[in-house]
Amino acid sequence: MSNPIISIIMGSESDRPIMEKAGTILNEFELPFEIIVSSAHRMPAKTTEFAATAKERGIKVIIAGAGMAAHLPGVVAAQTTLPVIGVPIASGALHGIDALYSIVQMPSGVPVATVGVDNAKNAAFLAIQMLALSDPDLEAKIIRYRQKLSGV
Ligand code: RP5
Repeated sequence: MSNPIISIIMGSESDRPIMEKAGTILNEFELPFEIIVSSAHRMPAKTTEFAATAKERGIKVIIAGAGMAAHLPGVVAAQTTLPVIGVPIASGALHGIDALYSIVQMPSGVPVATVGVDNAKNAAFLAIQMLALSDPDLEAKIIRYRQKLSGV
């Protein structure tokens, strides 16, 4: 596959089964992506390096999944102007409520677009729609996909 234009980053290997669902959708749309595990608190230097260099590496959108305190999407968003889509993961005693609140409640100025708990597929669809703003062929694929969803 060609150089990745979407990054899927997650806080732990334990997030991978959920976050791979985003990859499945991106594969269906034949979009090149990368998958990275980098915890904001266990690997802060790696996370900073990732966020600070993503744009120059050709990445257009970042999908960031994390559970519990779930600061990864916000930490990434703070260090890039690329759009960041956060996926709250249902892990730990609060089953994703904690991650949802952490990700959706970013203070004004540094946004993270937030999808539903464990809904990595919607993060991929949103990323695809962002890319389709400047890619009519991709937009046509989305329209065909939605027609299939509705049985047309
Ligand atoms: C977060 O803590 C990760 O995103 C994960 O969802 C959660 C638990 O991580 P592990 O203890 O399973 O590595 O940082």
